[in-house]
Amino acid sequence: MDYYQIERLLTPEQLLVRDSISEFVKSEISPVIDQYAQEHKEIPDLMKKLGRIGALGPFIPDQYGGAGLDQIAYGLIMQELEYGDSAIRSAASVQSSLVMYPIYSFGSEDQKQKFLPGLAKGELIGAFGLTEPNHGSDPAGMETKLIKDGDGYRLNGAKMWITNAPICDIAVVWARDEEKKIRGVIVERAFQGFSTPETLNKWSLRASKTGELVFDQVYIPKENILPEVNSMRGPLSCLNSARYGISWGAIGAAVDCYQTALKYAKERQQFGKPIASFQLQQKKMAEMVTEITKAQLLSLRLGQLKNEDQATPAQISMAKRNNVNMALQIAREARQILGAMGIVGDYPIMRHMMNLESVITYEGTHDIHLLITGNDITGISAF
Ligand code: TGC
Ligand code: FAD
Repeated sequence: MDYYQIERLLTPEQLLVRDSISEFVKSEISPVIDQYAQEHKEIPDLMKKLGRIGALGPFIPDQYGGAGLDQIAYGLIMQELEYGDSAIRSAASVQSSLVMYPIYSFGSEDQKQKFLPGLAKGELIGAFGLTEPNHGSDPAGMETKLIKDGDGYRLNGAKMWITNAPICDIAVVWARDEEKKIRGVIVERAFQGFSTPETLNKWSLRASKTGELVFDQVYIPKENILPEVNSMRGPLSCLNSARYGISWGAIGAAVDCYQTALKYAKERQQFGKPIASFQLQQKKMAEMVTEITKAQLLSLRLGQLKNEDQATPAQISMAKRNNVNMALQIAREARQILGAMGIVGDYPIMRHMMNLESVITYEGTHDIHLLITGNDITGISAF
């Protein structure tokens, strides 16, 4: 789906990365994803497979196991993975932007050496704990506490709605210390008092595990505190990276819905004609192409700004909000084009639609991102 020849703006390396991830998705994900989503199961060895194709921490330098790619290549990876399913992109974006990024940006050299190579290979699975039962959109109100204990600390509290919590080996967790500062903590699976109950009965992201991170007097050695961060800037800058990736990912889901609807509309006959010949259906599909093209341009420009270290958090909010909403609206329209066929798993649309209901909520809700834009243009916070 390249209505404006955007491909011509990509480098040979970016095209190679995009095409190799697309090949992986078409051979390893698309043929099986419906079954795993229906059964509410993860694709076996997904993280190791993502590690092998270089989808974990692609922007992390190769000395720590990353691929050392630029931000547009990272975006294209997210786009192709979410063409397969949002759960697959979620797995890669949490690991890359929310676990590897903070360890790389705020960690000690020992922490980088210890965790990044295993995370890049998918041999270690990471989770990111910011949201709490009483604090979702307002993470600064967090209640999880980090109290000094001898040479180390004790961690108490709980995080909720955490991607990959039940299967994580480590979790980057944000907590408030005795000086009320926000600290990043690397919690390891083996630490006593750490548990990760699964959140069951989801209708969305069914091929991804979600759960809680519960800390009951967990002892944290001082080596597991991220030394270079002590404010909300830490977790929020991880979100900048993940939200940027999601702006690309949503395009992948939208393209899959659009292409499925277009093919179906050309084949399905009613009143003796293909339904693609009816103006009402053409309007739906013409608007889809227009919106996808606008979203592609938004993310590409944002990627250029990110490569120059010029992208602002508010610009990232605009792209995440616009593109996820675009994809969700396209999924809803595409499902209607398929009529009753739109509700079954033989086609990917309903699955994308249900996934996107989470994507429009996590990493900052649709409304919160609007308020971020409002704040940026007026200078007045409406939170
Ligand atoms: P505010 O007072 O505005 O700012 C506090 C401090 O943080 C700085 N800051 C940022 N820094 C970097 N990047 C950003 N995007 C930043 N936004 C703010 C700010 O400059 C300030 O710094 P300082 O040094 O002056 O203290 O913050 P606030 O408490 O009023 O909150 C503002 C708000 C609402 C924008 C923010 O809290 C927010 O974004 N809320 C949404 C929460 C959210 O997105 N949670 C996501 C959880 S993770 C997740 O969903 C993973 S899903 C994974 C998957 O499966 O893909
Ligand atoms: P709330 O903050 O309670 O918001 C409820 C409604 O109120 C929303 O519509 C919101 O827009 C609105 N609202 C809130 N405040 C305002 C305001 N000031 N003005 C106007 N409207 C407002 N979190 C993590 O930390 N790590 C993860 O890995 C993670 N993975 C997730 C995976 C899934 C599948 C899901 C669904 C969520 C995940 N989250 C994760 C949590 C996610 O980030 C939060 O759900 C999200 O930030 C919103 O918080 P909340 O659900 O508590 O909603």
